[in-house]
Amino acid sequence: MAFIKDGWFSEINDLWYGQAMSFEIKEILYHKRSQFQDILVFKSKSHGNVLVLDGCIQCTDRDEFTYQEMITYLPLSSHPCPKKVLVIGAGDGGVIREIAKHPSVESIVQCEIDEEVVNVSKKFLPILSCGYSSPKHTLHIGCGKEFMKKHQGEFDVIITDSSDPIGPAASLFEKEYYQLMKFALKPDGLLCSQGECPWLDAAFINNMMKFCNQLFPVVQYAYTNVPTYPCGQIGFLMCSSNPNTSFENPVQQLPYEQITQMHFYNPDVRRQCFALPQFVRKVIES
Ligand code: SPM
Repeated sequence: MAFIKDGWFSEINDLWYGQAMSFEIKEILYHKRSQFQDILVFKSKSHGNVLVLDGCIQCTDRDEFTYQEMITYLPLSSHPCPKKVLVIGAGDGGVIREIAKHPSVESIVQCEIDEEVVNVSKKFLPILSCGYSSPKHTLHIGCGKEFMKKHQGEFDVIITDSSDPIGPAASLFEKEYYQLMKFALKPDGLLCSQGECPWLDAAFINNMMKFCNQLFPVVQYAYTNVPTYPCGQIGFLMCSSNPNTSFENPVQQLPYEQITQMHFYNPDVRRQCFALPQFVRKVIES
């Protein structure tokens, strides 16, 4: 257990060199290596249950909603009537839980490479994995890229909820992957992907924005707060094949009752998440 010492877990990684988030552990619930990665779930003293893949924090019970709500409703509210949604990754199920609440969505197709993450989440992360019981949901275990090659022009929206660009998720940050998403989308479809952190990954984000601009007429970047991610922030890369899409201006408003049940997302937060600080703007626009 390389990241556990004296009852504390620390998220030590060269991707955020010299800094680390730590949690005091109450109980280790699961720790094994799957075919693809090291999977750790522990009960923390302060943040409920925590999922860690290859030493990187994926979610905690206490703040998971910020990420799941934003990566879901930023794209879904930008499409006039999303019916068929493809989710790549998201093994913990949190994104499925959120999409299942959307009134117009009829079908949620998920492709996750690591079945063990799904099984572990169903057992130890019920707050996240409850969406797996939605009748709208279908799960495929396998490589997202291979899946999309066989499903062209099918989806209104594609959401990529991946871990960081190391290990099994590395190829989900490459141009080839975005090309495959473009062809798996319907002609007016759009996508939203985990877009790393501007404080840590500026050059990486810049490179992604460049190749996305070669592929899609609309490319935008937004970010949200996730207190337990490095630097407390995570970005979203959004692309649309419809030149009329303007992600900061949603084409549909969620019902009032649904907004009141959210924990993070609301129309004001949505507007604000596209307001990029100057140093981020320079990265995006250069
Ligand atoms: N459903 C939640 C899964 C979370 N996926 C994103 C995890 C990213 C964690 N690391 C962020 C570090 C930014 N460089």
